[in-house]
Amino acid sequence: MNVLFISTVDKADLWQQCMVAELPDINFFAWPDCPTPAGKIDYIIAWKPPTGEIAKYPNIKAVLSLGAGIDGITCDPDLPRNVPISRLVDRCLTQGMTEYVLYWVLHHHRRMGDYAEMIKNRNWDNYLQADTETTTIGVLGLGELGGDAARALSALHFDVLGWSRSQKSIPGVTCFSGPDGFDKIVEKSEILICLLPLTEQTTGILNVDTFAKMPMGSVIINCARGGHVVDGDLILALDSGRLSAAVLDVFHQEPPTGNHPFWTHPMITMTPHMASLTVPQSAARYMAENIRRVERGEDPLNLIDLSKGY
Ligand code: NDP
Ligand code: OXD
Repeated sequence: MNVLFISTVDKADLWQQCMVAELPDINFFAWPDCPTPAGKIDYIIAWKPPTGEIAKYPNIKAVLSLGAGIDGITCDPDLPRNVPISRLVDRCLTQGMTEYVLYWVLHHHRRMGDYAEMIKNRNWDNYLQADTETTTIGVLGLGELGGDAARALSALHFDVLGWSRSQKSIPGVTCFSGPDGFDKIVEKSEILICLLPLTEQTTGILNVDTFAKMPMGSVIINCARGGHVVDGDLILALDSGRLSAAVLDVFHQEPPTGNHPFWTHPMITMTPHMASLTVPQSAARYMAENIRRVERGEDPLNLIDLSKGY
């Protein structure tokens, strides 16, 4: 069985080791080095493959995404529509994202940035401490990642609101769905976390109208995709005081161009798309399980629905 790995960011050698440990009989090729004819490739494991690349392999049985988000695969206009695409759902990925969310929520909730500044200036004071139980945190997207983060925030006794396409019921989380639900969550959230997939419906969802509904001085944490944010609107919302801070892990272009205003904005904290990283040792087990399933004639786990876009 021939597996082609297409990614310029993940460590191909480590992936080869991990995949061969799971499936000793496979031939593993790291693109662009693929001595086997394209027609003989059975599976593609991919993160942001170049446009038109997947269509060159006419007999693949599935595309296995290296990430939870598949927008970097589905944005290819030449992507064959009949090939199953599975997205990554993995314990380490979920745990990593929840850690990132908790870290930044607690940072802002406890004003750690202000305290660091105070100490840097040799000052010694304190701010009024906010009541956790009355601090409202909104989570947009209640899937594998948003759901776990929302549960963890609720375990810390925050007032947690969540939003999804279909109505959910999560203990400790007040769940909303649909456009009315969106307004309710946005209007109350002092910290708003985006963990939505990037689709036609969610592109640009963090825009001037959304920010205008949020409480004065609220905080945005975007750890989903840069396309969720209208960059100029975010800068205006920060400059006007509507938002007091933004934590951004993802960007329209990664890295953003050298003169992008986000790099130097004092109220923006950037991280380099590391909110949660795929851990090859763990994710390879999942990829192998999906290959075994397809070989048995079953659907891979977490098949994406191209009509929904995620
Ligand atoms: P899931 O598919 O499990 O969850 C997506 C959630 O968003 C679901 O609750 C879904 O609703 C909801 N949703 C989708 N469309 C809409 C809509 N139009 N209106 C309201 N809710 C909607 O995805 P994951 O949780 O696994 O991942 C989320 C995203 O996180 C990924 O797509 C990826 O972009 C990003 N990500 C970022 C990483 C990083 O390091 N920065 C790492 C990993 C992922 P429903 O439940 O009803 O389907
Ligand atoms: C993902 C990501 O989608 O890393 O998994 O962004």
